[in-house]
Amino acid sequence: MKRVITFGTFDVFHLGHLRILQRAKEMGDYLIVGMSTDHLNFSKKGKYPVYSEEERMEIIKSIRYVDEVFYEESLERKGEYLKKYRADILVMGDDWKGKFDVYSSLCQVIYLPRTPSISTTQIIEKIQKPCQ
Ligand code: C2G
Repeated sequence: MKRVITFGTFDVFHLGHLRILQRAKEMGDYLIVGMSTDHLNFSKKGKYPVYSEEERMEIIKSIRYVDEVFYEESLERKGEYLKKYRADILVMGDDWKGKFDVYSSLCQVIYLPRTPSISTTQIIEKIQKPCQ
């Protein structure tokens, strides 16, 4: 049985998020998601997500491709999480290409192409300026 792990914030959940989870699950049998806490998101991006970590957790848990979700509290703890959850494969979108290669001693590291033309930032901008 192959255990796949992926990480992300998954704020304002959209098709790009759904598709990476679907493709990650297809790489193995059991999908674990490390979901960034509000605090980690603030430290990564200088802002809090639109949806709280409790809301994001509830959404991700309900996705049929996802078997388990935990809070990712720090980027530096990735190695620890990979061991704790006994990951065979780490899957990330290719916006992170190369960034997690250091973990290839612990598991296989795969970057999948992002779904084009969709992002949380774009959705937020569209809501703010619907006519443009
Ligand atoms: N994604 C995608 N296509 C999009 C948008 C996002 O495939 N159009 C993927 C990203 O590549 C990522 C996942 O969806 O693999 C989650 O994206 P984000 O929520 O933006 O994740 P991020 O905040 O970059 O957090 O430890 C790593 C980080 O926690 C990743």
